[in-house]
Amino acid sequence: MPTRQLFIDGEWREPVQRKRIPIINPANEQTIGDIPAATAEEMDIAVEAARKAFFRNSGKDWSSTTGAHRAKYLRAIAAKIKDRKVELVELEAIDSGKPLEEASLDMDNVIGCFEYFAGIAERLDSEQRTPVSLPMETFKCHLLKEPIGVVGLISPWNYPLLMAIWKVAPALASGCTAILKPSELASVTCLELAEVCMEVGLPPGVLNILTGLGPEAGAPLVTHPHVAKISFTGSDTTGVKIMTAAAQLVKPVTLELGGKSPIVVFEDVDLDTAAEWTLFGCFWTNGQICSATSRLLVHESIATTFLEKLVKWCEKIKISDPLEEGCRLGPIVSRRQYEKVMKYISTAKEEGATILCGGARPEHLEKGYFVQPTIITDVKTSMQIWIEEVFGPVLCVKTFATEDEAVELANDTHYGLAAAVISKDLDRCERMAKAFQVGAVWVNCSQPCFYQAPWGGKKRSGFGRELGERGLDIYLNVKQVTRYVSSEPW
Ligand code: TXE
Repeated sequence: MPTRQLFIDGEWREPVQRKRIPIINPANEQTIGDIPAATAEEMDIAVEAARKAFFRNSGKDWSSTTGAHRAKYLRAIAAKIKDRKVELVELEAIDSGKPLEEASLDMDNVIGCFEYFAGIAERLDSEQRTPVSLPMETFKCHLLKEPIGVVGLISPWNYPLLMAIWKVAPALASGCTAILKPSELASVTCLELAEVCMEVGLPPGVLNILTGLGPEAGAPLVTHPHVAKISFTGSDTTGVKIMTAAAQLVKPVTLELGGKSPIVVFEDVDLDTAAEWTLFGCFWTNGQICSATSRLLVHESIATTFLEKLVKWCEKIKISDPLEEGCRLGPIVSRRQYEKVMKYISTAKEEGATILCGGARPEHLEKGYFVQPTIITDVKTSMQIWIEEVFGPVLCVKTFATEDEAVELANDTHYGLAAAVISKDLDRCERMAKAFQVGAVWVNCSQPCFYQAPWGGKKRSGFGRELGERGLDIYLNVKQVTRYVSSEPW
């Protein structure tokens, strides 16, 4: 693992207190390096650097450059990441525990996301002055879209670089300058992004990357008076803390929090295809996805056959070090997260559910935070396993008899991020898509996510939309300019 420092104002800076956080390889529990731990002191310096880079002085500030100018940097970053893809994929797999193949797809998305927002930045130039028609000819009005200011971007560990880029790319495209605070559990590739920014000559202060713990580094970013907005992806518990702190300063926030998403499988499906999407939808990224479809609702007439198939396929899933070829399920990111997943499984048992398969560490692996793919049946809606986000390869199952019952069960959650439906009847799928109380619906699939389409949730899964054209709006202030144009006195 490369040894890096904090990336502030275009250069590496050692944290004042020289504190560092160990990097632990979740596949073998060995310490393989460390990352710097920022505190409020370094946040202050970074915010000042971002402010300098944002505000108008020499006319070269980031906020008043053209979108086309900013796009050049975004494309250059994408190109550099493409050059270093093999190395970055490996670092991501070791640091986070995700299989190489998945880390490789993430990196493609990182590259694509930078390129996509470069295109949007270019278009922004022509949308700079939008006229508004008014009912009085004595006035003329137009809108200006302006970057909101210095933004704080706090990202999680399940897609360490990708989730950061979902925020960094639109923020920089809009003309904002930013402080990125990645998760202390997987920050390595975000620090490599700093190296890439240096290589492409991104102006100092435009993007600052400060690793560290949530309360020590993330919290001071949220409460900093010169940070205009916070975009956060993580747990609902931390999301509530961030929203509460930001409210004291009337600071806007975008929150993408967890989920407990359903996948509804009707009786008319092709069982193999439905089984594939069900397992993929829950076990991808080792089950650590906010939108994991971790509640299976299956029509009672096919439940027995369908579950038999799922169990048989689970036994064939290759669980190994993520660097091994053919690995489909790697370790959970950290010991704390591993213990949390195991506790959910044991509580489900204690509450009377049945562990149909999995539920333990794989016997062939002595070290590492591995959990077998687990399917839990005899689940009641009052059980913890039905209500709370596990964030591991754990699928809980209920059956239903009617479409209405399926809708009721699907929406029986305080989360509202995503939902999937599998059926050959497309009218029914359409009805379900409308009935789900979520921000994203998958029909005859689960999990595919494209940066061209807006992403975000409702209910306790948060609010605001990242990605797509709308992904830029959260970093823009729309200002109306109204002019009196008559030569007559008012
Ligand atoms: O999340 P946290 P954790 C869920 C998932 C998981 C649980 C806990 O259920 O089991 O969260 O994971 C920063 N002020 N998700 O503990 O704490 C922190 O440093 C400012 C769902 O890792 O939310 C990290 O950068 N920042 C999720 C980020 O918040 C603070 C993905 C996320 O950490 C902070 C990850 C504070 N007071 C976990 N405290 C998803 N929606 O995809 C922490 N942080």
